[in-house]
Amino acid sequence: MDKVTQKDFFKKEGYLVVKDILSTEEVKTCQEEIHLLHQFAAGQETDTEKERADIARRHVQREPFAKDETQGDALPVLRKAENTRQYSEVFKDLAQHPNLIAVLQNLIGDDLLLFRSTLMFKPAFHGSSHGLHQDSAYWPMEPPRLVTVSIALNDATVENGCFKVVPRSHLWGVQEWGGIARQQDAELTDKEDVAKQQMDVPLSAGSALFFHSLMVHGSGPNASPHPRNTALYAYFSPEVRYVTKDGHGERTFPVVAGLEGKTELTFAAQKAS
Ligand SMILES: O=C(O)CCC(=O)C(=O)O
Repeated sequence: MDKVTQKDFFKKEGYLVVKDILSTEEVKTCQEEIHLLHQFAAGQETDTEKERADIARRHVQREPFAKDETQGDALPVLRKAENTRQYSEVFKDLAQHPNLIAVLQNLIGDDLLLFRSTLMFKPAFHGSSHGLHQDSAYWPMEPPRLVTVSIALNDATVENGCFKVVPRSHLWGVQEWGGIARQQDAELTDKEDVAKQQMDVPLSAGSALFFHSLMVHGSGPNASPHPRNTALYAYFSPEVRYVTKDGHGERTFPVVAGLEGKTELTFAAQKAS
């Protein structure tokens, strides 16, 4: 797909799949880093890594629905790791990978800030589902026009819990049910008309799904013997504002491209509409 077609497709459908964003070698580096972060979570770091491991431990979340506390290799069953760029050079660099930036600049413009840098884990036999939701229903950013990318770091299939999207739902605006977190094993949504429109998005390792922050999406459980790990980043352009209920506060976001080479930008909060 050329750049114009990619942009048109994203605008119309609310998502875009780009194959082979990362090389096999780059995927392997990410997988090794994920293994290391699991070792940190288990307290298995060397003395020189202690500081970084302490920060990582504050950002990992255990899988609340896991049958067992550890995986077969005695590493903990984790659901996700937030703010990865604070303790992982690998995932800090990945947020600025030239192949990602090229697609994002085509979709949202030259100036790019980073809202979120996360790893989503679904270990073999353990990963739980994510009910259908809209990220912008609970993100403090207006207008709701961020772009998330989920980069597959293993082959993501229906069996190991790949993404599900509802094409064109980014045109619906924020739904009152959009931010609801559902019980594990509950139907992905009780809105039959929405559930009917969901579409699986399998990805080969190294490929990426870009999607609009209003797009309804979720993912299934992993009952398979294959892990499904992804790196997930959300980006925005500077016309998107940081908002709070009372309009007080501020927040600093890393710049990943443009903005005259600045490394970060602080946004004074505006009152949410
Ligand atoms: O990666 C997944 O399985 C789902 C993640 C997701 O829906 C989210 O973080 O908003």
